[in-house]
Amino acid sequence: TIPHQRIAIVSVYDKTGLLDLAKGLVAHNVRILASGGTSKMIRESGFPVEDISAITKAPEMLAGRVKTLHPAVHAGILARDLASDEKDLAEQNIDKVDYVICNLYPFKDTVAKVNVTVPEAVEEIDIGGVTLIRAAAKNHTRVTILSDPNDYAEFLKELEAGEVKESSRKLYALKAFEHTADYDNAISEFFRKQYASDGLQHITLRYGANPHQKPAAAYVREGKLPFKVLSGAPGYINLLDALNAWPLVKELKKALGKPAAASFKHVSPAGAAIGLPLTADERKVYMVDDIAGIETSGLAQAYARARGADRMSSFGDMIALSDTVDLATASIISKEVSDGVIAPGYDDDALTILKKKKGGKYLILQMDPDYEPAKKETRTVYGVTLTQGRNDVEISPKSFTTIITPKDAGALPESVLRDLTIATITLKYTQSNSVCYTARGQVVGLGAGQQSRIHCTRLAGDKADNWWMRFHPRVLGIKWKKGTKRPDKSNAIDLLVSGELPKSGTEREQFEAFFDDVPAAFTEQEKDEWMAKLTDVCVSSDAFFPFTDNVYRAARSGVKYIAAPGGSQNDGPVFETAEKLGITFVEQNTRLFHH
Ligand code: 93A
Repeated sequence: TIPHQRIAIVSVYDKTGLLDLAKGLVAHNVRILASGGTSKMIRESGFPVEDISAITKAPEMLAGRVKTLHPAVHAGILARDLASDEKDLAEQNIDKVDYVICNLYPFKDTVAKVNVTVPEAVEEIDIGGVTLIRAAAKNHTRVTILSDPNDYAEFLKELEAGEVKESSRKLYALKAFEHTADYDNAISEFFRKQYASDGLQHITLRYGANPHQKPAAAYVREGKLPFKVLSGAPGYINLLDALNAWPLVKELKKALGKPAAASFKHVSPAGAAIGLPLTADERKVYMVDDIAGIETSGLAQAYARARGADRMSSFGDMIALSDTVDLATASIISKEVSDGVIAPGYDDDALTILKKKKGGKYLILQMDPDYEPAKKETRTVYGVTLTQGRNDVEISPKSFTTIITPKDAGALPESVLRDLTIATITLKYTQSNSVCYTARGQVVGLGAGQQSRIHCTRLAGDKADNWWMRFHPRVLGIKWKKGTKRPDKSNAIDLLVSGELPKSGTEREQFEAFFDDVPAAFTEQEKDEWMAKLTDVCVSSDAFFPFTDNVYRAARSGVKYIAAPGGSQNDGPVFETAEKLGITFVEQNTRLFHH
């Protein structure tokens, strides 16, 4: 049989290196078939070349919309070395194609231009080229696909040496698939902005993490965004908060069967809680004693607790609520400085109140409660894509059955299982390292984002102490000057209970100006006596305790139960310290780092 003359189909928009390529192909007796512009350039340089129509017997049509789309081309590319394929080709008089050299219309450059119209963009959607590239890449066991002019030189070297190596064909095929995938992404991104930027699938954000980080957007690649913007314009950090806070409350509700709330700032909770009736003191400390209907609204109780845990940190929060927002909950929110709320629904009267907040700019998101995110998460950092399985481990009261110490412990009381569950689910959505203290169905202290675990334990412990000091009769009895604002009250109370009271100067004067009757600083003894009344606090940690210092610190804030993963070289001493201090230590076997 006559040896088959190798055939290359060449169709390139970017004609860089084209003539060197043609020269090399000709030198190796490869027959070149090229589309209009490509063929013209090769011919004008004096190299032998035929138009694609030599094999399709059809002219280029529709002003170039159909150049290479033809069975003579694609059967030639896609045919395998199989008798049945050879037979099909022979019947139609089609020759096998060995090399495809193609790069695509510059869709990205075109849509990057300001004010590009849809018809302009549409003309740059390459159909035939993508088909050439995909067909050749699909059949890379036999065909070589070059989609990048930078690969021509190496390809010609291999031809010179004999044939293109299998390993090279594989890498060229991979590159080709990436090229068409990237191309298709650019197209769908363009049309998403054109046709779905009504917030259904794509929303433009004001800016990214900072005002100079533009443009910014949120979108899903398929289907609809799982939330609707009912009012306001979300920012990038609002959405980071909302999309971490929502699953937290959803999981709390699922695990404990009660309405749940979270108050987020900078992508960590400031507080999280479930709805449990509030005592008179709690209503006072959480500044909700004037809220009508709070006795019967579990959701309002949950948010009062979440917001009340650490009022200073919650200033300007993003709120997540597990249930339809009622009037009582909206009434609390209306009094607080807050950036936005995400919830599965809103009662009409609640929505009316919230829509008036911040002069109508308050962010109100309605979440689809049935939404299930994909199992795989992807993000890019400094241009590198990172992927992982979503952290879909379920935490529930059943997660706390492996009691390490005391050895004779029976089952834990329900309130403890509840509080360990709240602490641990909260950590799942807190920037690591993290340690969480809970009591009475709510977070009372959270240490987030510290590189050292003991710093988390101390930070969270100090917050828990401050929370408890806010229940001291001296704080409850404060006589505020009329007109003192809620945030000023929270800040002044924090100075008082944290022992950071200014002693003199204008700072002191400013502090005193809030009161009719200036409260005295707490003495060490007063503080110790009050702290001694705090008991049955629970602690959870997102990873093991490497040293015993964490257990000692927790004990100073009334901690009686600790849940943490094991696995530290120091597990033995950590468990022994807990035992010595009368703390029940539960091994919770899942590490819960979150970033
Ligand atoms: O409009 S197309 O999608 N229709 C086609 O059949 C076709 N075949 C190749 N565009 C098509 N091409 C593209 O034409 C190639 O991807 C390449 O970018 C360009 C080369 O055209 P020319 O050789 O006429 O300069």
